[in-house]
Amino acid sequence: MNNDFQNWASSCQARIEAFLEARLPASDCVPERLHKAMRYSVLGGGKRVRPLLSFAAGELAVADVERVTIVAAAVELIHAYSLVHDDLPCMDDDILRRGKPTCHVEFDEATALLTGDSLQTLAFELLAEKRIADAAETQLEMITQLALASGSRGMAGGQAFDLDSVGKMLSLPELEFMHIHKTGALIRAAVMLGARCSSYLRDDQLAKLDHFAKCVGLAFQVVDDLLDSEATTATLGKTAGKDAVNNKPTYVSILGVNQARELAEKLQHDAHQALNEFGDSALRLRQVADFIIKRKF
Ligand code: GRG
Repeated sequence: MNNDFQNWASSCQARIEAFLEARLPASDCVPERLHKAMRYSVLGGGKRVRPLLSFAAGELAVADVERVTIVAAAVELIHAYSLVHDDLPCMDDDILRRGKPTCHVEFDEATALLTGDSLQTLAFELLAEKRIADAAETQLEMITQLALASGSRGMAGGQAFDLDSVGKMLSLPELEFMHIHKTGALIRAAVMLGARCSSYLRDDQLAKLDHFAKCVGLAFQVVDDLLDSEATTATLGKTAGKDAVNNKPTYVSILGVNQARELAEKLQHDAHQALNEFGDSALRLRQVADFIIKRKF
């Protein structure tokens, strides 16, 4: 990672952290335990790759950074909620997330359930409370876009498919379908919501950006599967090797390590190609895509 990108990413991460810190209810605000758990699950952790994608897309679209911060925070809150619920005993049953005990371990299951619920609704509160697009109709479309990406036709649906696939042999198209929903939909929303904070880009340009986001979303998951099979729990800050233990179909179990790595590289290439017409103005988006694909944790 070069210094210029590192500095840019750090400033975006600091911006999103400060915004979330200010917008999450204070720990001493009743009900204290729930608010503590919400702050515990969101603040001071994670790579913030979805906010980075929103900021990079916002830069391409010459969007107001205050608006982009709101959509980046909303997407990150949905992501944080999904992690809290995914770690619950009724789902992945994990004890470690972002290098610390999972929310239900640190607090309790009921609090973790309510934490996820409350983070999700806070995301939509943020999108509805201030102007984030030039036209009111666009803002409503953006809210709908995040709802669709998060719900049963997006991330939650992908998770249902995932739970159902344990112990089964999926075909590559089935695996792709699952991940386009489970992880890809929110990554796509992060990019598109960032871009739609301004009306600078034409529809055909937004379509190119959407294709970029689809490639990055899938590449994210291929890399996640590779890391789960190759990295350590200490590096990842979450339990490594769980896919094999849980008998989950992954890109590694279906393609093997080498072909999975080749697929990640092909998706990286396709993602770059989708941005060709934007030239230098898409530099940050290319850099975030490369960061996602080359990451070690
Ligand atoms: C519970 C509705 C519901 C959905 C859960 C996304 C998801 C669906 C579960 C997360 C479980 C998981 C490990 C998915 C694989 C990809 C993924 C989302 C990894 C974690 O994202 P990172 O690497 O995490 O961006 P950080 O901690 O950096 O934010």
